[in-house]
Amino acid sequence: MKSRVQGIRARFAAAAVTAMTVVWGLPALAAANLVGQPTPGAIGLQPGVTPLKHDATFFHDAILLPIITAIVLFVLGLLVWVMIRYNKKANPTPAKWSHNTVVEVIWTIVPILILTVISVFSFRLLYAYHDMPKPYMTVKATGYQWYWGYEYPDNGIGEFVSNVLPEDKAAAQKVPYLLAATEPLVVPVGKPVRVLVTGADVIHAFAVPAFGVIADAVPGRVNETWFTIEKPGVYYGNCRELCGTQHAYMPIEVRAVSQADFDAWTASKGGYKVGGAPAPAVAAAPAATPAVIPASAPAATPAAAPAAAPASSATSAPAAAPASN
Ligand SMILES: [Cu+2]
Repeated sequence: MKSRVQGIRARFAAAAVTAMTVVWGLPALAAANLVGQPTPGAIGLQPGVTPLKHDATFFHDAILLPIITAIVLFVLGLLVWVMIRYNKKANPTPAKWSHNTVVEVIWTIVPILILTVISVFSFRLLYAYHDMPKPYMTVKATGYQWYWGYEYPDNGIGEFVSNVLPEDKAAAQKVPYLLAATEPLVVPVGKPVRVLVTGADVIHAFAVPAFGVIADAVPGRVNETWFTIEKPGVYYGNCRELCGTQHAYMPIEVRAVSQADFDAWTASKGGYKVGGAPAPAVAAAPAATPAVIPASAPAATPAAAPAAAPASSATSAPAAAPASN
């Protein structure tokens, strides 16, 4: 039943999108839409690569756009009808009545019904955005004037800076200037990624159109969004909150790569695999630091005072646990 509903929904969405493309998007037919970045001359939303973006595109293309188009055509038709039928020449003696109960009831109830239909789909979409699956990993994006800082707490990678790629380098690498960054945000494909977003100075916003996500980066607050990318690729976004003179120069470049490539990238950044354990290849270096700190720190303080107290067995346990981890 569910698959049948989805099938109908998919066909309906495809038909609506085709109709809307014919109406609005003729220029876009000239060239295939680029993925992960804007297409010159295109009209409509960027192709999506996450479930959320597909839902948002369905809501826009199959629900909102047809309703808006129908209302515009209906109002245009009324205006044309009034101008032709009731102008001074065609209708020299106008009627004097000013109330019509039937018409007033209709123009109250029909908009309520339209808004109810929209709200059902709207709340479903809103719920989908809040209904984050258990994330595979978390990245933290901090907005600065005027660049992004990315941090991978699950991989032990401290914050690094991502600036706009200078114009000459972008031209040399054949990547879009003002979208390409010096350091991309690298994430594995097919895994739910939670993004914690905050600002360090003024309000910025983290937005990637192909993922259908936007989150305000507010100083002193941590906002949350998420995405599961369906196919590997490079996806661009920008800061979406006017944050100062260089606002247009703080792009977001996300690289969705395979799990193996992601693990290789985290290793190249001095980090480890998701799960907290340092990668076996580099186990010696990161293991030494955690082993020393938890073992000596908690052990030293309680050992002096409550050595004789019954707590001694309890204090020895946490000291051993992080060391063996
Ligand atoms: Cu900004």
